[in-house]
Amino acid sequence: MAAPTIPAVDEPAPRVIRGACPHDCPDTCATLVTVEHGRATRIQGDPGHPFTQGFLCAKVNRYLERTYHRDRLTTPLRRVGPKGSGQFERAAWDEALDAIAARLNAIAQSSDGPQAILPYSYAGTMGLVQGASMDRRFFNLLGASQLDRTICSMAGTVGMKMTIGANTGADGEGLPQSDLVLLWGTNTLTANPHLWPFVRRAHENGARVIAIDPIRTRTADQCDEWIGIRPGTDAALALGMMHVIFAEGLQDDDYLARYTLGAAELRERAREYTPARVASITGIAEDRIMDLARVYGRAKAAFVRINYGLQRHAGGGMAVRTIACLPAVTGHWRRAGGGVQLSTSANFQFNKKALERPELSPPGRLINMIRLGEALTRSDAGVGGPPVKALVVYNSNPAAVAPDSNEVLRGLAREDLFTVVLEHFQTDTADWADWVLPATTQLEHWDVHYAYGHLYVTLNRPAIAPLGEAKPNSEIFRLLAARMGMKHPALQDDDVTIIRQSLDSTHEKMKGVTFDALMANGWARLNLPVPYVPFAEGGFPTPSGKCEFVSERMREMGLDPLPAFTPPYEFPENVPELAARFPLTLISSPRHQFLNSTFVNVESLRRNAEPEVLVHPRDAARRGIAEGMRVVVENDRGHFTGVAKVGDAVREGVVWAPSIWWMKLSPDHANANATTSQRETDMGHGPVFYDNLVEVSPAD
Ligand SMILES: Nc1nc2c(c(=O)[nH]1)N[C@H]1C(S)=C(S)[C@@H](COP(=O)(O)OP(=O)(O)OC[C@H]3O[C@@H](n4cnc5c(=O)[nH]c(N)nc54)[C@H](O)[C@@H]3O)O[C@H]1N2
Ligand SMILES: Nc1nc2c(c(=O)[nH]1)N[C@H]1C(S)=C(S)[C@@H](COP(=O)(O)OP(=O)(O)OC[C@H]3O[C@@H](n4cnc5c(=O)[nH]c(N)nc54)[C@H](O)[C@@H]3O)O[C@H]1N2
Ligand SMILES: [Mo]
Repeated sequence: MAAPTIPAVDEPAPRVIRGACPHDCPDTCATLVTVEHGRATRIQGDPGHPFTQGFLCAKVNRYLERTYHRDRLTTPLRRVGPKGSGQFERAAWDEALDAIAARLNAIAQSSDGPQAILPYSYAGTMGLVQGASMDRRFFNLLGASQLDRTICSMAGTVGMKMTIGANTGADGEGLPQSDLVLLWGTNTLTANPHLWPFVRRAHENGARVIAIDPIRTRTADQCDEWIGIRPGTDAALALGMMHVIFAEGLQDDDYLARYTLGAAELRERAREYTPARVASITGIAEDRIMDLARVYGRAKAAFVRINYGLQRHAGGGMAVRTIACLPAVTGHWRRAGGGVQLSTSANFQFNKKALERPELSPPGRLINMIRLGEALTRSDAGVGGPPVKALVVYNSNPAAVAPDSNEVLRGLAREDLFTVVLEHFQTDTADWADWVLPATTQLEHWDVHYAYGHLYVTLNRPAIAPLGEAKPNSEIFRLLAARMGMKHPALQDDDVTIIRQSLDSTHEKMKGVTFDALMANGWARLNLPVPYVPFAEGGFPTPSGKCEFVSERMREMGLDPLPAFTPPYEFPENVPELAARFPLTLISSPRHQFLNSTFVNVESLRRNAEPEVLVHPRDAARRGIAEGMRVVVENDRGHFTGVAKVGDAVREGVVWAPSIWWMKLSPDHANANATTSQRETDMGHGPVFYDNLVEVSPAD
């Protein structure tokens, strides 16, 4: 099991090392990294990989620029100035580890106990080794509070589980066989670009491609049609489509009878959603709703790509659930290219228990990561128990990405909070740390990856030596555990051992996905046909084995057991007083060149740009806003500024602030999350980033 060495500095010939893109994106590309004299000189997409197809995105094409950036953290840093001042001095690893171990032990042994320690991580890397193994073991054994990792996908994940049984769906490689493609609440060209060649092939084969999005994104611009729906109203649209489909007999009665639960009740429910009513909720003209329903109903294999942007509203779970009913109504699941896809992730059956060792953790409390502001500012962390006294952040930049950032910052500013941040760069969060520890990038460590947009496992081999004194997260937690006197053998496994443990699975779908296969080829498809057509003959992993239009589990959760339209918290007609002051809905979805808040500090991607706010011409005129003017976006939670762009690529009543900016690289040191709330979605306790009323006005 000797791990092959990385190319040495004195190795004369260039060598190509296979890797995986680590970023939070459905595409999880297989990469080829060229190394010359110990330095990475080129990164490219693996041309042999069926989904990567040899190209990388705008961001990861710059991965070497990011890796060798002059601002990379290369030594531990100790805070020397006041909290948040960004004043640090270099320290040796021994000093840093000793100080952190002593403080964490002191908190764990105090009357507050280990529950006063909170890990905070998300998907800075999606790798299982650097994101969900040694770290989890460490905090489990320590008995720290558990973090509920809800910030992205939980509403939709639960919505899918309640309906089709798991967060799985149609295979993108079936797309060329589709006769209709709905890109519904997803900016494919930005957020999932490797799906695009498949969409294009469907189009070449005659499929109509329709984008449903309040913003005419670069993706919508490339589609045959753009339907500019009001934010948070998608469930109503889907029910309106079902209304027409049932009324006109376009449903697949055989599929409904064999493979679904509650078809009669769904039909009754859909009857309530007349095109006229749906038009008034969604802001889409009646005839377009009818047309969409008919096109969908008459198609044989429509591919509905939804993504997580859609579910960042109060009713996000219900929206996903309702859309997920469509292919069972029309029987599109029968055919390759038909169905719905939010994620493919539930197909991956890594040995999660072996990776994370949940049994090592005593029962404790769960803290929702989207309520970090509350957790850091309440004496019982908002959930009962001790206050949070130590925060250990890795793979995340909560100061910039968590909602209601003003409350998050009040928490991070607490003098009695001990904050440790493992990072590549001095982020907005790292500025508040007591200790900053330099972490390796994907070029410098081992990892193994699942994906949420395709069906391949990818191995990442280190291509270069760690920069400076950077260390992998896994190694940092191993070292910290040793300093703290934690002797459990699970805290000593090396990274390659962890990869092997992750693959130790008896699941059919993982058959053939072995360490040796990954070492030989870099990636391996799950043991599934191409394309995978999961529900052609039912077999839904729900309690009933059917697609559940009626869900008893949802009834037990106190939710409507049938699909329904759940309005946003900040739906203007339901909150007239708030809407009078803050009439515009702010969507702060990703900017094309950024990956959440990653890459914002890469100059070639930021290109001296400033945060922008896109405003519809009529909304701009009413406020005296002209193109290029500096504007303030605000509500009762906070404000940020940007440069106005005026154009009809947003629907009236909606503004778009492409995100997620580093606060310190923004003109007034604030980004869109100054205005977002810590409220939770109907299912899964997820965030409601785009359920957010604001006003926009000229800056002075
Ligand atoms: N370049 C780039 N790629 C990324 C990311 C990134 O930051 N940058 N982030 C990654 C991550 S973490 C994720 S979760 C995925 C997200 O992937 P997507 O969901 O595709 O991305 P978003 O841009 O968040 O949202 C997509 C679209 O949803 C629209 N939208 C917002 N509200 C509604 C609504 O109520 N209804 C409808 N129909 N549409 C709505 C927005 O206008 C936006 O254009 O992308 C991943 N890929
Ligand atoms: N307003 C608004 N807010 C949002 C969203 C939005 O659309 N609008 N999107 C939300 C979504 S979908 C998501 S997923 C979250 C994302 O939130 P995060 O998961 O916090 O994502 P990033 O902002 O990319 O921050 C990841 C950090 O991890 C670091 N990192 C990467 N690899 C490693 C590593 O190997 N080791 C260590 N120690 N650090 C590493 C990177 O340098 C980076 O600073 O943001 C959410 N916040
Ligand atoms: Mo996300």
